[in-house]
Amino acid sequence: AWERVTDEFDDVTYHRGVDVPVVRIAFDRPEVRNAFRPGTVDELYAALDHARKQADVGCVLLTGNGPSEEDGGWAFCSGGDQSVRGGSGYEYRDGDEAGDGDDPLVREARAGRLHILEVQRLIRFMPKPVVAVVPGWAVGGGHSLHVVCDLTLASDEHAKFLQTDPDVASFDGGFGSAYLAKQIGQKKAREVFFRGKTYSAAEAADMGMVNEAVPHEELEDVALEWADEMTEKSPTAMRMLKYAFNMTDDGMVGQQVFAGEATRLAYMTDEAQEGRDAFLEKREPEFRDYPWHY
Ligand code: 1HA
Repeated sequence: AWERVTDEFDDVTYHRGVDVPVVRIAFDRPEVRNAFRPGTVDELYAALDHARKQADVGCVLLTGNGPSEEDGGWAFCSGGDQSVRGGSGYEYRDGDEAGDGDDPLVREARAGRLHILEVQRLIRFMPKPVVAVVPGWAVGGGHSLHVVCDLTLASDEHAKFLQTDPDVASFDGGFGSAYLAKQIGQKKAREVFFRGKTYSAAEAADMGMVNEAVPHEELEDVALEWADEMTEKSPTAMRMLKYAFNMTDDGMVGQQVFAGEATRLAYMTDEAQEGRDAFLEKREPEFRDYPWHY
């Protein structure tokens, strides 16, 4: 029960639920365990940003297509594509369509870095829940993506969680590590990065970084059930709750995002209309008619 939103993408698929107001965004490079190259990140960002702006979409499922035709392996995402990592970062390559179409100046400005942290921030600040639906490997920058999602649902048989960042001389010093420590505690988070152990879905659930491990063949159905459940709730309450959960860890930016929503609500009051009307009518506002609520 999905319909394609667009055929424009090469490395990502983007669907919308037919019966449930949800979208499904999936890495589509199963032959490399859904590793992301610069073009993948651009497409992922575009899909997520589109989903963010849809007033009739209340939940985002982020997952990885599979299995690999080569060896049947499943993956959520294995992080940055190491084969396009050059001397100063990750590069668009000739024939990499997502990079080709861009204005050359834009392309140059974006070269050398994977803009995956921008994707993380988009997930973090998106006014609706994002669920990581993990059918297989979640590794490196792919692991960090599941960490930043609001919920994680994993395949009991195939999901595996692994941090290889320091093995390949990379480090996610933000949500991927520090926020992970808030989820599973300092000792465990340091073990994840410093020892690089592989954890099963059940272990990850015990540690508190996975909400539930379910049989592989039920993964997508359960994800859709979660989306159905969450999108039946009050959009305003869900948005305020997400930003409230974020706020203690997000400093002034967290406060700004939460306060932005408070302002939106305040603007809906008669009191706010009076402020606007008084200005437009070039008179003093009559705020004395409004109560000091307690
Ligand atoms: O952390 C960050 C960042 C942090 C801050 C700011 C920006 C960041 C940007 C990126 C990242 C990172 O993601 S760094 C971490 C990068 N990722 C990795 O180090 C994971 C590398 N892959 C693996 O360790 C393993 O492949 C695996 C545990 C995911 C799966 O192992 P498995 O099941 O034994 O399969 P394997 O045979 O290894 O892989 C299947 C194919 O997929 C192989 O290709 P083939 O030999 O068949 O030609 C393999 O090379 C390819 N592949 C897997 N992962 C990647 C990959 N190719 C390129 N890049 C990959 N990440």
